[in-house]
Amino acid sequence: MAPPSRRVAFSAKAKKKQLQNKREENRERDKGDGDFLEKRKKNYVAQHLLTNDSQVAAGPSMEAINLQPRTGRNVNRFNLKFHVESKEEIEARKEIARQAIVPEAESGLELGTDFCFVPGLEFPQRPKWDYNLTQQKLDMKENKYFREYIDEIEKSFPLAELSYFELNLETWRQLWRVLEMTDILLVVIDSRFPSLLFPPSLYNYVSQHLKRDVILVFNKIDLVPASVLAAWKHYFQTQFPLLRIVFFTSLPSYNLRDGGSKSGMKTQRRKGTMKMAAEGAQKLLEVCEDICGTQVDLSAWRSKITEEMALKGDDEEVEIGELIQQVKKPDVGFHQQERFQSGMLTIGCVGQPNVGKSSLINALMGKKVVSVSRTPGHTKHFQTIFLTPNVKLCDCPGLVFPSQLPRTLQVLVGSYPIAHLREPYTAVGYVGKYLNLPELLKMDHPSGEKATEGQEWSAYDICEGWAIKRGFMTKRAARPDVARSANHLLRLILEGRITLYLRPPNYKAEESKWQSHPDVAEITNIQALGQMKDDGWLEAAAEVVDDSNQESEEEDDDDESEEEQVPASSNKFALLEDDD
Ligand SMILES: Nc1nc2c(ncn2[C@@H]2O[C@H](COP(=O)(O)OP(=O)(O)OP(=O)(O)O)[C@@H](O)[C@H]2O)c(=O)[nH]1
Ligand SMILES: [Mg+2]
Repeated sequence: MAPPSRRVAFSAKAKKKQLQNKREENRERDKGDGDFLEKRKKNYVAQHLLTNDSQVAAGPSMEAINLQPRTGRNVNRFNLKFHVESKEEIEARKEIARQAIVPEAESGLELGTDFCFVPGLEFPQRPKWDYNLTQQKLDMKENKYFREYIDEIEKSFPLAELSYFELNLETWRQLWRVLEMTDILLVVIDSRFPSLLFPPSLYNYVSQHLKRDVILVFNKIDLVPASVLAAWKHYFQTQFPLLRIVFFTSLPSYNLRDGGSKSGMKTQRRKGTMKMAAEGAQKLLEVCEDICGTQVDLSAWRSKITEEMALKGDDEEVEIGELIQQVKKPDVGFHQQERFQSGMLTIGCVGQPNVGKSSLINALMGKKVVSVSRTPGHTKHFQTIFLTPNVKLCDCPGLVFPSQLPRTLQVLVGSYPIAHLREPYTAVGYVGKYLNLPELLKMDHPSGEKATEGQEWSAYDICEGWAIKRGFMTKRAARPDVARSANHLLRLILEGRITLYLRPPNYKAEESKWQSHPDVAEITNIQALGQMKDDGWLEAAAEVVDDSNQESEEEDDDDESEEEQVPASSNKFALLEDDD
């Protein structure tokens, strides 16, 4: 008898364990421990940002970010140090967070790639090598190159102006490997922040040096109006002429289901058995067909999509893991292969953390084959998955490319883990400049006055108001837990439940042109939203209801549960209602 097919994702045992942990945390919080958040941060650091000897030796003003877990080899040997804000700097930022927010014009959100990617800030490229080098020599050569690369950057750019970026050679090596085995490169971005997540140096290197086609995948298009996306497409095509562009969402509306209602509000959740995001997959296939011509037969992929489109509402059993080859050992012996070797197409999937690379692969497969998480830096090793017998997808760990993106913004785009943030208020303040958070969240001013027009709010007031509304209190002192509230707000922003998105330069001046642009229809089709209109984004917020009696808080944890709560496509703010 055939063995029963493996059941998905998240076993009952794992779910039980997760609930136990959650209860444990709640108990700690209920003990009235004002240090709850600190403890959670420390746990986070212990799990994700392991410290090592060199860091300790470096002293308290240095820290290492984005480290890899320890393995037999010392993979963290390049976990270089970043300047950490001094106590005074943090206090100064907190002071700013107490000043009234001055609203900024929408045009402040019109940012091109030159806002943070400046000449001279290249990503590390694999140094030249040949077959005569032993593995050890090659390894040494790459180590030396990488040290010099970091030294050069630190010499050329003041530390305070540099964003946090990936300093672990092993992670860059994984990118090198993916680039070398790739026939077509997908650079995946979060559609809310396209220009802050697309490193021109990567585009130049791949299209000009490696001579491979680059497809820019706008993922999470469910979070951005179609007219803005149409304008972005034009921007990128003009700036980077060799780039091909595809729009995608891993969460078209048919992958969501009504999650029931809480306090009378409807909520939506991701379906346990997701379907292929067929509209987006089809567009990607068309671009790949155009690139491959007759060199690769993509008919099996086409049939897969056609069959999926014909199948509606079929809840088939999900199997995972059977097609995954995980690369466990760092491998330095790789080299660039001939393109489309033996009629195979290898599609590499790269990008910054949290943009949805793994989700994209799952959505192309139509089932969960790789793990995803709301916490940046989830995928640690690259994995290859066969989409069809001759099409291979490659999921690369997220990499923070060097840039001059201010660290406040790095949190909002998902490059820097919220739990590791020392001062969360200025990031909330940044969002508060463009979105009327007190109104969206229907909060009263913490001073006790009812919200009135023209009332001044600081970032700190917003966090305090939200703490009061959500009942986040430090039990010992019975004060609003403002730090927890700030972290909570940032998570809502990162997950797209409070939606902030950039526009390309000059968007506002040409808005009506983009609203009636022919691309809008195609984008809306991929979003599969149906009802969402461009001007409905902020109005939707008005539907947030009073949920101040709800105590529960969502975990900042891996989201591998079968039914994870996700941004509602038609009313993001309704989800603030169901935040557990
Ligand atoms: N709204 C929305 N959320 C998405 C979409 N795709 C992914 N996400 C969410 O984005 C978060 C990150 O997704 P991942 O697929 O783990 O991202 P990743 O790029 O693989 O991240 P790393 O492995 O950390 O580099 C998860 O919480 C996903 O649910 C999308 O199309 N729309
Ligand atoms: Mg991933």
